[in-house]
Amino acid sequence: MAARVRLKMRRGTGVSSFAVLLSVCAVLVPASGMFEHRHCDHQHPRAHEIIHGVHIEPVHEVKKRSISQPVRILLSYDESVFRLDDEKLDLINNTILPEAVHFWERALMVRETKNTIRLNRKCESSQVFVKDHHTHCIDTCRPVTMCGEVRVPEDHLDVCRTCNATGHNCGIAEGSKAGPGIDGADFVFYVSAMQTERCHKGLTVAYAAHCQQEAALDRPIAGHANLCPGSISTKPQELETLLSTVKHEILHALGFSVSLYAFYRDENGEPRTPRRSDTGKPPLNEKLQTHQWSENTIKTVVRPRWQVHGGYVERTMQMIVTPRVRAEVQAHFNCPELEGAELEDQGEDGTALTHWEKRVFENEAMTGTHTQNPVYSRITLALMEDTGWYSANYSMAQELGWGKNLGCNFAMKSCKEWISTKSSPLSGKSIHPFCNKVKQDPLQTECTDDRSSVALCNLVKHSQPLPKKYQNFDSIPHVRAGEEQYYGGSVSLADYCPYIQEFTWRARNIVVRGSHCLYEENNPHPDKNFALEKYGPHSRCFDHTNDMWEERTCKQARQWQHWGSGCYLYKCEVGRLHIIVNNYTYTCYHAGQEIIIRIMQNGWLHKGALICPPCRDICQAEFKARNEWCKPGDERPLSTTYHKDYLHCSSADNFNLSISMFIILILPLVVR
Ligand SMILES: *[C@@H]1O[C@H](CO)[C@@H](O)[C@H](O)[C@H]1NC(C)=O
Ligand SMILES: *[C@@H]1O[C@H](CO)[C@@H](O)[C@H](O)[C@H]1NC(C)=O
Ligand SMILES: *[C@@H]1O[C@H](CO)[C@@H](O)[C@H](O)[C@H]1NC(C)=O
Ligand SMILES: *[C@@H]1O[C@H](CO)[C@@H](O)[C@H](O)[C@H]1NC(C)=O
Ligand SMILES: CC(=O)N[C@H]1CO[C@H](CO)[C@@H](O)[C@@H]1O
Repeated sequence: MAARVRLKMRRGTGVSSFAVLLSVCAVLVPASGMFEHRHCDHQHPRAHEIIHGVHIEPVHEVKKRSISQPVRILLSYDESVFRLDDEKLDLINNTILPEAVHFWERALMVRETKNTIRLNRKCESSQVFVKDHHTHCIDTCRPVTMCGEVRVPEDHLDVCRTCNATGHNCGIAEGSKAGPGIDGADFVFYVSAMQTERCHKGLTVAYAAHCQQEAALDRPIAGHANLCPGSISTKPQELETLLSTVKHEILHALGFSVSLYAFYRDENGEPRTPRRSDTGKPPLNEKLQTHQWSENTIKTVVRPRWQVHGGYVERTMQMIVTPRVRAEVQAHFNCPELEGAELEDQGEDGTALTHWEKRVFENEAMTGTHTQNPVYSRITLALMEDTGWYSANYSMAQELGWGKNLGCNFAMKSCKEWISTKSSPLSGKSIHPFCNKVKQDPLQTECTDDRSSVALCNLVKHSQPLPKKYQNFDSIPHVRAGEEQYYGGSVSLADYCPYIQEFTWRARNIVVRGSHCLYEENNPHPDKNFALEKYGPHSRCFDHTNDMWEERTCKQARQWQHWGSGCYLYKCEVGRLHIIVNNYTYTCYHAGQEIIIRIMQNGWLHKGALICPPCRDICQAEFKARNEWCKPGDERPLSTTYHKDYLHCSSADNFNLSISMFIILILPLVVR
């Protein structure tokens, strides 16, 4: 899966004919280049690569067990993991993997595995015989059994069983011994850290898949994950992303995979997809090289009138329609007609069909690309329940804000139709959660809905007209009529529907900092902190007014070409929100209140303004926990004074000031 989105940018240097009087500001400017995305690349294992029918316990015993054992995942490291440098090894072994595994161990339960797991050996041919519940290879077993890129240790393997080519003389191959096997676990996860070809492709961070399924209910019992050493970052602000990526990959191995849909079972443990009488397995899909699921698991849904720029097209989509998933998406969007949860239709075979549709589920962690704030929602847990192998602990589900209660118009229609309907003169409503502000010079940032990050509308101009079905605008503010078809969100998997997104500042292709408020690493350099921002665990994003921020000394003034929002400390006290800028506290009395900031810092007077959000947006939860609440909005009491600094300049300064009092225009955005 993916890493954080980036904006390409570079250092611009503002110099002009008046430069003698002005200090040169170097500012990091995101260019109007593309947001970058890395798609999750879950190349589903092909049918012949998977070993089915690993016998652990008889089916009648397994079936009657309740699904109440928190899933126990055993991690088994390949030696490549120990070749990682110390810092990365420590991060992977002591933080990322234990946390990711622990998350699923609390979130999912299985039927307890009471017997020892001994994995099957791989056969030379894809044809096998099953005798007395055991799989037999023809003539010989392969000397080495792989699970993905990892060699399964001999200790975990069963004996080699063989028959001859006509299915006679079946038995244990001479000299073959069973290993001690795996006790007290329900799933074994082989972890490697090899810089493979797939790592280079699309800058993949990690990938995973299952490799063996047990015989009774086809539950996956072994899988592998490869973490790409070159893409592992130990930077604190990238940990959350890495952790979410590893959790995402584990889930592909546990059940969310094209290779497993056909094996899903209902609540009675019966196959959702009918089995062939000869093989006992679902039919094969030659094209996907995997087993074909039935319409009661994934259904093809046709939307004949899908509105796009200048008309309609027909769209066909694949939806998970199993009962719990269907109930969860209907409840989430508040749309009782919704057929199911739409699957991604774009990306290569590692992305399509094996993730939730990005347009519909934006920051759900099981979408095909990471953009921001990934959450594992009830919908994903419901899917895991509908596999028939797990029950879910819904108290582990994270809140998915995207699309919540937006109804069938949101869940069943194009974003074009949503945007057009909402913004029509008759309606005049906000087109939220989509946006239509083209990223341009000067760069005006916004805040994400949850105010955890400074963000931008990811609407950009593409070099080619977008395919008709992704043309989402009839008109766009400040875009010449006729050019709309070049404009779309930067996230292709979201069907180019534009939305507000966090980003990273980059200089010469190196990430300088992110825009997420909660990470101290994102603090701007003190010399460049024109809007006196403060990033850290107690910060949130607040909007600036429409005026740009300005810095002054007696001799110089400079204005910055990017503004709009910033991260600031806050506190919730005595029923009000207080914003803290450079140790000065500003109390918000009502939503929309403009707070003028004038603060001397490092010899510069910083001037700007912040807008108070509604108290409940930021303080509600915190107050509730303390049995307090937000006081109703009120005009600020006449007695309140906010801190204000002034410049004290001599007359000589003033003379010079009159010359230098102009705006440095920082270089226009660099287009690439
Ligand atoms: C990996 O983690 C395990 C369990 O926490 C610990 O016992 C082991 O020493 C760690 N190995 C390394 C190389 O850090
Ligand atoms: C369910 O999740 C909660 C935390 O959200 C946790 O405290 C609890 O132990 C979990 N239950 C099980 C059975 O793991
Ligand atoms: C398999 O074994 C049976 C019984 O020993 C024998 O009749 C048959 O010819 C063997 N088949 C092959 C292909 O060796
Ligand atoms: C804020 O106050 C603290 C403690 O009084 C001080 O250490 C810090 O430098 C101050 N910060 C600013 C930006 O003035
Ligand atoms: C503070 C400062 O730089 N003052 C200068 C303003 O400009 C006059 C001449 O134009 C200089 O003499 C001052 O030194």
